Amino acid sequence: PEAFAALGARRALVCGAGLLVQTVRDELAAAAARYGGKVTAGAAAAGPAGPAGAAGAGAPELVLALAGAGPLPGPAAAVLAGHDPAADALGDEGFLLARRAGVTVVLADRPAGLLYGLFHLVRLGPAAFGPDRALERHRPVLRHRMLDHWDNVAVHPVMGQVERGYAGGSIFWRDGGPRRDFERVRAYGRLLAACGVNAVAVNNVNVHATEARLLTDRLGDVADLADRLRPYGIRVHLSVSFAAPVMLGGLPTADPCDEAVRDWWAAATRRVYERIPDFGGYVVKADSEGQPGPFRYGRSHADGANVLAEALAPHGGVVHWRAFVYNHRQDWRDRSTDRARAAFDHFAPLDGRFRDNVILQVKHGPIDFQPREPVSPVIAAMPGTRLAVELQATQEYTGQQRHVCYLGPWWSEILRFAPWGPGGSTVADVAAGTAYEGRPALPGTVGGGGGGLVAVSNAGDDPFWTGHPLAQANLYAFGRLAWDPGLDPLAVLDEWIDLTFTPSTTRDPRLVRRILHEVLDDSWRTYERYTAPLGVGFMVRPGHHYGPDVDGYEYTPWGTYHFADRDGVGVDRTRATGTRFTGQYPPPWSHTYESVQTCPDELLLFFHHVPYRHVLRSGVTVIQHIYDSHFAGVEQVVAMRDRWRRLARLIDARLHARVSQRLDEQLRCAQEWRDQVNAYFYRKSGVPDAHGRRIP
Ligand code: GCW
Repeated sequence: PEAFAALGARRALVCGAGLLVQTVRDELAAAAARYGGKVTAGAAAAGPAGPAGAAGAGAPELVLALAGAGPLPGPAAAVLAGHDPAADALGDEGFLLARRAGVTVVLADRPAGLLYGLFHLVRLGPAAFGPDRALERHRPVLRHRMLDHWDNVAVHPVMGQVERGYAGGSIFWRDGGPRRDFERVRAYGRLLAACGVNAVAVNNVNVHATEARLLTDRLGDVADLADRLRPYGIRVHLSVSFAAPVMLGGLPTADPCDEAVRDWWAAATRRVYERIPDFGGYVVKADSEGQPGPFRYGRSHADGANVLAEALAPHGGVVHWRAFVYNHRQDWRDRSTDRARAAFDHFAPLDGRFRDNVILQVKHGPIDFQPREPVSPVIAAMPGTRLAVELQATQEYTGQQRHVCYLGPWWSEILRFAPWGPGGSTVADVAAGTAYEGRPALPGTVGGGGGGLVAVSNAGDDPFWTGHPLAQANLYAFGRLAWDPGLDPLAVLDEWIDLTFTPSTTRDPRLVRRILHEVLDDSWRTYERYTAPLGVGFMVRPGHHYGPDVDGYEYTPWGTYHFADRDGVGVDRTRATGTRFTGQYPPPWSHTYESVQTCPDELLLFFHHVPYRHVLRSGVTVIQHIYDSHFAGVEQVVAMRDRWRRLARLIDARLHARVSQRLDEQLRCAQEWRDQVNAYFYRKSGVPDAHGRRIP
């Protein structure tokens, strides 16, 4: 609430009608009740004789108005006059902001724009009411900004209520049914809108028997969630099983080319929209890790995705079809199978064959959300397909919300990566749908709007929402980077700190901010230092994926990831001698990654198998880098913990204690990583640490 103090103290006028405008009005009214301001309904709500023309002592200091909502007070009308809607469309979610003659004005064409304008004012705080501000135009760069919940309705015997969930139970489901804490659902919607998220998939992409029924006889539970999230501009999506026509419809087949199957999807989808008119669409994990899919019927993933897209199209829905398809029953003796290649091999040949409302959802890296991977080559390979990039806010491979790991810098690096070479279009441009602008249209190229950004949610019913209180920063950063991938992740962190640790919750906001930056800014790199080295990935305990196990996945059906022996380590993915994965990249990266001379150090072992004494571009050998980074990583965690201690008594005691406990665990675990990784490579290589440090 403190974040609303500046707004709440003003006389505000809200002009316009509609559900989201009402949300804005309610938000302001709640803040005004607390901080002494006053909210008036504008012309459209109050009728033609409304207070729009009012001036003088009671005149509004803040105006939020929908364009066309009726007569506006002078300063707002002047702002509107300076806006040419034809040349400068605000779209569904954009807004204008200005401050004239002591009045702060937010104008939007559509209600959602007003809501995002409100949260922008919250971020600005008192600065929104300072000196005059020239007209600013704000619009999200990405249209689809979505969170996927891997929440199960029924508790799964192995994965529990939330698959890879580290924040308690689910906000939506409990023990086989809806959780029905709708206040919490609404609060979650509010939180997400404040971050900029506008879509949520409410169940796990692994769709088990109970969850499959959300599409049919349990649809009411989904509608209940949609009702609570709608006031905050959030559309609900559903993960569905590709086998639904068989599982739920009693058909003998789910073959996408079968007439009865198409009819079934069309009818089921029609019923969804009767119940939830603004339903977002489906999310599908097909032919992946045991989920059913079109391969079973000898059909392609384009056939599979298109049958669902066709059912959704008349209602304006989209299907998020995941590109995470690989063989998880590998024979380690077969060196030609490379999990990194799989998504490209399956999907690149299908470019141009997906319907316009299919969004192909691609994990950012070619493997699986490791703390370091190259950008997936699929992202540059499908100009004729709407692509979404998928990130993982839930920290499956980055410390499971027991470790501090601020992912903003990692995501920003991914979004700014230029797949066709420095200076060219970026990953963010692909997600925005602008990467191919200015090039001659390719046959089948989708027009306008990319697939956006998706993250697997890290939120749950934990009192701090995210288990580790500092993991909230990841949720916030995801929303902000999806709104504008060009934002500086450390500036985004500043926003989160200022909104979270307000003057009412701490005596010394400046010290709090400094220490939080010291703890969080470099925490992703710290995590990388003490875990798997130089981009090689995995080395986690099989199954739950927490803590080190260097050989845990080696020579298993899930894949082999580092191939360490007495001579060297790394995966040869070159065209010359390896799996030829480097050939999936366009130049210059296909060349950059192919050569040990030019491959970036942090990805060396992802692309190359090298001797331990291979000298990195940094000048040290691979083996010495392994030792150095692991010792340094642990020291940095020690420093983190010391810094955090300085915040005792400066912030909420429960929050402080929760983070302190987790830092103790992070340190224990980092030491374990260091000792296991160092000992492993010392024994394999026989090369001692140049600095003679203790390796157990
Ligand atoms: O990272 C892996 C996880 C699985 C997950 C899968 C996926 C939901 O270990 O738990 O399944 O990815 O993305 O589908």
